[in-house]
Amino acid sequence: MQNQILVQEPQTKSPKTTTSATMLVPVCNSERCANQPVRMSESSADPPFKIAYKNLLEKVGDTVQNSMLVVEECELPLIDMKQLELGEAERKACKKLIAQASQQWGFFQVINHGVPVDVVEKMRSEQMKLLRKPFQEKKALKDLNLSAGSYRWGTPSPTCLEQLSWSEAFHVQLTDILDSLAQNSLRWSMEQFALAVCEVAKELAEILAEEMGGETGIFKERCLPKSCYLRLNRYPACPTYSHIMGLMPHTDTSFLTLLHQDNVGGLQLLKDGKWIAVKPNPHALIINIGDLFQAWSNNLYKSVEHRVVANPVKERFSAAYFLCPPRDTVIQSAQIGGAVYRSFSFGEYKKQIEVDVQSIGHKVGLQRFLLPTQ
Ligand SMILES: O=C(O)CCC(=O)C(=O)O
Repeated sequence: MQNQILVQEPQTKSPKTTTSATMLVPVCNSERCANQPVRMSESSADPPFKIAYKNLLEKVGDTVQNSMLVVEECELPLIDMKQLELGEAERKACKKLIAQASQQWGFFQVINHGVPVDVVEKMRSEQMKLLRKPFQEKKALKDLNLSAGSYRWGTPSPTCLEQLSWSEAFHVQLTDILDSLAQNSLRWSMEQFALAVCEVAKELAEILAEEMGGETGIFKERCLPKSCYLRLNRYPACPTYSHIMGLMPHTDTSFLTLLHQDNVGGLQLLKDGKWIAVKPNPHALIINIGDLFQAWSNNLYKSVEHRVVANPVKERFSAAYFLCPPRDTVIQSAQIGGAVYRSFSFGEYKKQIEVDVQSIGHKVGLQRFLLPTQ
């Protein structure tokens, strides 16, 4: 199967390429970047969701929406990465399982992934300390030196209950924290976590490339931590309104996403038209295919919609690592059976999402890049 990631965006663009791939303010993958000016009366860790969503919550009331109903809880396909270190037969079988899960589910979980437990625990404890700080302090980002816009909460202009996001996050460009020289415990923990998880991400991406018969080596060369993102999520408990979304349904703007979640649960994914709740496994990292891999593999691997439902009693934490290439990287779909998507640069893709979020309120994603069918 022929496919490529070209390094530089071509100088002459095809007539269909109308948007530029110049540098942008990064958008979060779930496209929630609220931060509307809201007056706060109390000092608390939680963003002022109730004030920001007041009108909508009053109008809609506490009703169960059909779209919120979950059909079943499941364990994601479980891959033991230890198998990759055994004999040829085990390695081969393990790679097949990874590719199969990526085609059928777009999601799987890995154990024995090599990210040290103490790295995960240290990062989680720093994440909790950070996100439990008072809301006003988080907004001010005083001691963190992250890029503007790294702290995000809620949904900008929701029009219905399904669009509410009861969560907050630090969406961190890794260039902001790399080489932190251990000045700050939080930054150091994020860096250690990101570097360790990046190795797993690249190994899995290379396996997926190999299994689809694509070019290998490119993820190791191109998807370096400095072009990737780390998002630290907090989902405050939402006792007043049941079935509120912690995070709206979305696909990820990445090649791969690696997620570490706590034991609370709430992550759901869409499979065969039904929402399925993912059973937490504290030893596992969850992997999901992002839009770039779906495009590059010409729809072989699936970038699947997922969401998080808020818990009425417990707050929840998760950390997501987004494996991304530099912005000028061009994604060209595999040609077998005819390319489904036109080529686009990662920068162009992100720009289009930003434009869509601003103009129509949500990400359209890969559909914008479909080639006309013959
Ligand atoms: O918290 C989770 O389980 C999912 C997070 C997620 O989808 C995201 O950060 O884009």
